[in-house]
Amino acid sequence: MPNLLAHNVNVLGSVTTSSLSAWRGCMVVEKCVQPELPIILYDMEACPFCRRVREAFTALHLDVDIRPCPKGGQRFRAEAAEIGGKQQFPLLVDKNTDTVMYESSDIVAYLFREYAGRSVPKFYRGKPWQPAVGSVASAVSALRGLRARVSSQPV
Ligand SMILES: N[C@@H](CCC(=O)N[C@@H](CS)C(=O)NCC(=O)O)C(=O)O
Repeated sequence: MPNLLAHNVNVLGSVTTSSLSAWRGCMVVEKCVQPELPIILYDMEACPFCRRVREAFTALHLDVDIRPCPKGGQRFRAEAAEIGGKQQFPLLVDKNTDTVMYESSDIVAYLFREYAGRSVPKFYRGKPWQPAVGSVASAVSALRGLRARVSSQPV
């Protein structure tokens, strides 16, 4: 029973998070041809800027290799800093075009330009209030994915 309650609270939190994000990333806007090499995104789950980029990937129906970089994470953080020069997320690496890029707005614009040949649709353009609302959205999801937690490796 406690598990069922926890599950329902999680679902409610998730629905609230999606509602605060205006349900962006639910629908495909443009179906692109997949690039030859997978695009890599160094990402923090609870970061509102990273969320914008993930929404764009979904809207473009683009495959992406997401490399989680939570605070305290030891798996990909050093790799990201080595490639980009600092630990800031999102960080996009696209070997198809030799692109290494920070800044969520630049990344979203790049993805739509490079893979859909168009500007960013109005719905996916950055709004001044998005970081604040996005932070609330992450808080509603209990900031899951912000910090690394001990896990066991799959066998
Ligand atoms: N202006 C940047 C802001 C990115 C940003 O502030 N990211 C934060 C996470 S929300 C970050 O990388 N913090 C460093 C860290 O957590 O180690 C963008 O739009 O991409």
